Amino acid sequence: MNPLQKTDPEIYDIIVQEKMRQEYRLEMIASENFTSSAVMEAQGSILTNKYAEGYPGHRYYGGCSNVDIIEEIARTRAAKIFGVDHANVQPHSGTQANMAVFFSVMEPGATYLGMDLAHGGHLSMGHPKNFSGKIYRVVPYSVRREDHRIDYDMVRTLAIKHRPRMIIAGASAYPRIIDYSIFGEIAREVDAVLMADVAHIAGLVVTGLHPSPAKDADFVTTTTHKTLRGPRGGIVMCKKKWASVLDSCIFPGMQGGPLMHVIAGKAVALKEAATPQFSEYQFRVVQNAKTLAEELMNYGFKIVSGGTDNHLVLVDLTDKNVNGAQAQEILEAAGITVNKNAIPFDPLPPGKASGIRIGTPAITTRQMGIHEMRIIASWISEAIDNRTNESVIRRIGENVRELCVKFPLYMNGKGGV
Ligand code: DSN
Repeated sequence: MNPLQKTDPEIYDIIVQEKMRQEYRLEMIASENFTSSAVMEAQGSILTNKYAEGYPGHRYYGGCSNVDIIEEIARTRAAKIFGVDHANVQPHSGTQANMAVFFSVMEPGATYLGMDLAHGGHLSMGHPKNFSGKIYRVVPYSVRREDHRIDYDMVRTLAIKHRPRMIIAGASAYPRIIDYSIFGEIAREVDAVLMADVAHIAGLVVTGLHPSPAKDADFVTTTTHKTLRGPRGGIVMCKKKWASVLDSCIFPGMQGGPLMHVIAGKAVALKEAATPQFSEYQFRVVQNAKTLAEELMNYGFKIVSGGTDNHLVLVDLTDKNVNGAQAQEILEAAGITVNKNAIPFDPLPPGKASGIRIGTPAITTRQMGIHEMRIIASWISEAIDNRTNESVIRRIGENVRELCVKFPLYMNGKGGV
């Protein structure tokens, strides 16, 4: 019996259940992934026991010689692969990375431009109940009705009209390339700071499959657990002139002790992200998403923007007589995990939504490829079309399980957590 099983069998059993869920279902939430055993080993290590408030060489506690080296390695690797001057690897999450930029640049009440949440923007880009919507004034920009691409003319017009202190280029449900050079031009025209949130596409950015914002943006924020395939957490990066104010906004501004075990996991993931295997993996993530989009269109689904350039597909269900929440539930019953998602100009409230967001990073980590995407698209279509037929849904669930067995994740005959 292992220590967790002995000390807390209740939590142990639930973790085992979750392991089975991840193993035998198709994880297609666009922001999720399966990090490597090496990352998990670092993250589950004795480093969790160390306090290290401050930064390498300037800590408030003794005994930091080892963690200093780890953090230095992590921030050097981050700066190198993202091509930026300075990286801070301490943010506990992507939202905290974003918050650090807001605090570095803006006084309360200041105005900024961010992508409309209903058009693919993120909570931390102006949701009224989030700090970004409560403390600051957001002016949202959106996508064009005709092609669902970011309306850069609208961004420029709003920037000239409102003279924002900051412009955010970034999204959590946008399937197309983001043109940072246009954002950079607009920001310079109105003397605004440009922040690029690359959380979703970080893996594509560091492998050159998506243009990098490093040249145009003053700040670049990311999470480490999405396409980047690292531990759950954030990184915030910037041009040299912002480095010291940014660091002080993270600590002591908004966080205490850094999570050194997570920072070690970030360091490992950043090393993995610099390998040719990682580039090849990102290529397959995009190839799989494109195949999935094409196949779903062949089955008669409308796809927002008519396809994808990245790791996600946004499906418009308005002509399928089913909303996003219902589709999420049907697919869950069939063993396919996705999330309901608003589509641009959505007539439904976000709790129901007219779309689903489907991502390929996690199933590509399992080595699934084009052949499997075709099969999965057929199951998604069949499940939605036969949503009231329990035996069809059950049979798809069994097929999903058989497919997952062919692409083992953790099991390989091992039990435990
Ligand atoms: N919750 C994440 C997503 O799913 O996009 C963003 O933080």
